[in-house]
Amino acid sequence: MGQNIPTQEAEFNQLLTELSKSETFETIGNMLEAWQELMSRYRCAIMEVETKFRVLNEQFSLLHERNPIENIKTRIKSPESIRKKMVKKGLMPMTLEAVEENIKDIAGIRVVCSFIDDIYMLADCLTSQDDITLLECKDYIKNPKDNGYRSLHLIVEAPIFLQNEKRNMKVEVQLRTNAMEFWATLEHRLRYKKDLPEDVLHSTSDGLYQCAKISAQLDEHMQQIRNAIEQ
Ligand code: 0O2
Repeated sequence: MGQNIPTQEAEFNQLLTELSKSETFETIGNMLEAWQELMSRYRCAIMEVETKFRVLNEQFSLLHERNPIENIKTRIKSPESIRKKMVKKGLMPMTLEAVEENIKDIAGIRVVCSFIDDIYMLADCLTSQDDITLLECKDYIKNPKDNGYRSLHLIVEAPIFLQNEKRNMKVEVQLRTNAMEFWATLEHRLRYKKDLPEDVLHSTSDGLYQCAKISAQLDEHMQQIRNAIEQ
């Protein structure tokens, strides 16, 4: 233990010396710039896809006098979260190309809908647009996760038009109802990716699962009520 400290200090000093060299400094600067450019492209892709949902919501409210979308949230995955996922997938060292190729949820959009039918209607409308390519679909509504988590996840590719080029960017779209959002937000806050002791995990799993079931029943009942009213 006592021997480790001078070694660490020496390694740290060596790293500092390396970082202070002008060519290293320049390389880091260039890498940072390329990273920022990539993240900016993801932000543009979010804007494109978010606008598509807002347009659909607007058109739907004109035609049917109601909005299928309650709210839209967007986020760019944090660098630390991207790094952790790359490590988990065994994709180190982390190059920009490997990040772009393998991490499909850097740009994330969450669309919260009023009813389950609206989720599938919006997913169909989005994926049938001729500039959108559907890469993956995980239906955790028809097949909920073991803990009860429900949502429809799509990975789509959407074009962004830059000054001199067009780039296709991957975007993860999560579509869920208010009830699914309520459950997932609380579960995320309480347990998701937390290193909780085994006994706490065990004693809370069933309660959360039961809540997920109640929320699924709530969605089903609300859908039936809407169907009855619309008929
Ligand atoms: P965060 O903190 O929300 O960003 P893959 O992308 O295929 O390699 P992944 O990422 O497990 O595998 O894909 P999946 O199953 O589609 O889940 C992606 C996202 O769904 C998660 O993002 C969460 O936002 C959400 N999610 C999935 N399972 C659960 C769950 O059990 N509870 C809650 N609350 N959310 C869930 P991140 O990046 O894991 O986390």
